Amino acid sequence: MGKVKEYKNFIGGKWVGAQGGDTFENRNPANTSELLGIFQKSDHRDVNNAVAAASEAYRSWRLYPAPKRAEIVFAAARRLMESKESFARDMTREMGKVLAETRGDVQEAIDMSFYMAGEGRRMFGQTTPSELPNKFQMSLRMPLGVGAMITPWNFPMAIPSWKIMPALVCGNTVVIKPATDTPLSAINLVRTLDECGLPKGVLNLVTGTGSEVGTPLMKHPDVKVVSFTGSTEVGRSVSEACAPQFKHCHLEMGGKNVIMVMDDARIDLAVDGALWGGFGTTGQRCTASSRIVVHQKVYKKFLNRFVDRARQLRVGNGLDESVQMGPSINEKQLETVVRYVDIGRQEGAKLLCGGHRLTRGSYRKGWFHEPTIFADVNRKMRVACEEIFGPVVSVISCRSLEEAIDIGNSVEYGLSSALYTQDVNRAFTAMRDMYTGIFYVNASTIGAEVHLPFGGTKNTGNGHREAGQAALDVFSEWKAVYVDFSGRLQRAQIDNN
Ligand code: UN1
Repeated sequence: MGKVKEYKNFIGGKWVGAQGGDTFENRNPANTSELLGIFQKSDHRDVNNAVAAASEAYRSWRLYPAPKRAEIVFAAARRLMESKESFARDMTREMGKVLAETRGDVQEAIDMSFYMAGEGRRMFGQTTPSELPNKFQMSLRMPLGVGAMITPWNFPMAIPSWKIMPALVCGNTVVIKPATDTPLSAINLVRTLDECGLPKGVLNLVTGTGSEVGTPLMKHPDVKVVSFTGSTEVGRSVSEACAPQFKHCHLEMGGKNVIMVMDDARIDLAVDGALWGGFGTTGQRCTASSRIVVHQKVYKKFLNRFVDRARQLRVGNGLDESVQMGPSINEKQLETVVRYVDIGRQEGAKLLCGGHRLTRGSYRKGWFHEPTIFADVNRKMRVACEEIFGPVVSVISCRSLEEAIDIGNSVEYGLSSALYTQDVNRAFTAMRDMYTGIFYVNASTIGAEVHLPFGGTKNTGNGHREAGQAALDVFSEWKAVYVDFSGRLQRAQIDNN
């Protein structure tokens, strides 16, 4: 093996080492003997330098015309298209998900970049008539300043792009701290933007841990907006850190998403959706279908087919095109999976498939677990309520659509939900009554597209959305502008009566 590459932080347009001189390793979760690279273990000093560079760059970037800012983002989208295959391969090696999915992840970054590039010539505000004569009024978006982005490992390029692209087009500058498990994909994205001519300091990247980099970054007084995707537990501390300064704070957190299968559903279609939503990305999506609520009339039929198909899933190294499910991201995540399988057993859920770590042969060096299905799950069991973030699906039986909706809404999260039915009335009823940020009919709970708002209710989010137009609301602030050209004092609410 050749010399392992060392990757640097990106601050003020330069690739630089961490001030403290410490580094950390990035290993392949499918084969931990494979070292992808050495990355900077940064601390508050590197954060301060990055925020200082971003603050300085903001002075001119905010005045750079939005269509010009967007042209850089557009160029990056095209360049990402050219690099798609190599970036997908890097991502599979550092994150573990299969190639088809990492290609999808890069594609999601491409889609977001093209979409936000278009916003450079839109970013519409409102013009409205005034209640007074000879007075003009409108609203326009203004940037906020330096944005801090803290991103997870499950969508190592897509999620950074969801945050970086709208932030840049709106005129903000950025400091991103990517997940320690997947820094390479974020570096690939940042490098691409740099190569497309982003002025220095506009986008900065600092790698390292949450406590040493994430915390000082979100608490930094010159950071004006924080966008975080990760666990609900950490999200709460982000929210608290932002509160004293009333920083804009966007949180995208956990999920316990449900697929509801009615007695009139096309069962094979529902099984396809449950397999894809439950075991795609090894269950490590915040949109994963970790609960399947099935009408009792088709419960057995669904379960038999679902278990049968899950048993056939090929688990392995995602670089092998025939593999359908990769490993968990790391040892700790795998331990969580194992713990929940134990919890499910103890709670009396019926283990129908999987339930074990895979440790033999080629699995020996990775964090692999069998696709696992629990049946006859009671809605109150922990496996039916808590986010596991692994290949574990709980199947619950129900007697009606109303009961399915009730079960679906009974958890503390509210990201995504899905209904399989042929009945338009049932579809619209569930569409109205599911209290989730995303809802699907006859499709799984995963697979959101970039031009609609993405996010959830309850403990999934804090009222904001990313992607689509909604992302602009996170990264800009409204200014209402009134121009009085009457040449005299006109008092609103008083002189117009
Ligand atoms: C996530 O799991 O954090 O809808 C994001 C989906 C993907 C994004 C998932 N487009 O499943």
